[in-house]
Amino acid sequence: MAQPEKKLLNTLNGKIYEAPPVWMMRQAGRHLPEYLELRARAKDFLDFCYSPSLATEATLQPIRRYNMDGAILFADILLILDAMGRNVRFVKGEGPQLDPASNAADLDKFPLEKLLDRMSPVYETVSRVKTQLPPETTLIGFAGAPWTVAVYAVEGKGGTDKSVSRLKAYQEPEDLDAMLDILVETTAHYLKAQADAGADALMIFDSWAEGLAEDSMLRLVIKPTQKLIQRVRELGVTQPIIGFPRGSGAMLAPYAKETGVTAVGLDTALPVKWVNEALPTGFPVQGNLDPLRLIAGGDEMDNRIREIKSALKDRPHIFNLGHGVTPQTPIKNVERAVRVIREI
Ligand code: 1CP
Repeated sequence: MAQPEKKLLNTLNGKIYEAPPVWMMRQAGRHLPEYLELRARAKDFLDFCYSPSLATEATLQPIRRYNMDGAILFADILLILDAMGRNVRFVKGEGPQLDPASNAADLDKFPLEKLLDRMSPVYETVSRVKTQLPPETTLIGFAGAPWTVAVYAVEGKGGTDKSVSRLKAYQEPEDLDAMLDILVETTAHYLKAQADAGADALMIFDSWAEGLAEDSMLRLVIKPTQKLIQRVRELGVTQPIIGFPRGSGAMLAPYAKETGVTAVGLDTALPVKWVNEALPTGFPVQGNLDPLRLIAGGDEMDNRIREIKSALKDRPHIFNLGHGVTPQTPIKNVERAVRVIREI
């Protein structure tokens, strides 16, 4: 019997559907009661990510509930820094904290094989999820982009204005570039391991691309991502890659053209009509409903979904949010959104 088609994967490969495939960033996590119940079983968040049975279950929960077209591996972009010895902690209510890296040598304490081996529970999760997913669901592996991970490494925490790392880029350019190079090489192998374990597609989160000057965007976001993708391809990975430089604004256009990504994620602030003018015909995009629309719900949510679908109907489009699902999101609004996204 023929396998049912993977719509999300086909969209990444250029196919256009009348009703776009859908998944949502942070679709697993705190808005789901079944996640909170599961989460209570692990000592801390890192243990949770490193437990293939818990992480597999968390990956599958939103698929069971919403039948999304895409499943995203349950893990975190900071695992790689923990493997590098930066002692990542998730403090309740405060977000992640880690031992800041003062120079590139701080990210280069262990041989590559050892780092990759430390993250092996993640590849185990990928292969377990793969065997349990419906055949029409696309499995997405991911990593943080070199710049975003470097920001966490330098600042020692998230949610900052990145001024320490942006200043370091100007004042100690060689050391910052060396950090980015280390992250490019490690991340390339990490993504390759996820691809080998069965990921159908890969995504690179550049969550701190926002607010960079044009020259910094080229140097810190576009160039390292280009190197990363080149390296991933050299390692033999053929899966499509979605790049998400959140907050890149107009620099999304050179990002899409120069990095080698297969598709780009659109953040909430990007005007969808501008996207059509700025990106080449046929270039796949993913996005970009405001996650807060899912809290408010109602006809306004439905109308905005229809507007986004309509504006992007002539190019391959994966419906998603412009940022992650928030913990306050009512499940019934996610169900309703998925129904509207799938209506023809
Ligand atoms: O249970 C909990 O309270 C932990 C909350 C949580 C979750 C559910 C964190 C901590 N990470 C995750 C999972 C996660 N993180 C996934 C897989 C689940 C899914 O998407 O369904 C993914 C893809 C990520 C990626 C991630 N982690 C990003 C990139 C996306 C984005 O939000 O921009 C970033 C920046 C992180 C760091 C991180 N991890 C967790 C938090 C709260 C944060 C952000 C904190 C900050 O502001 O710096």
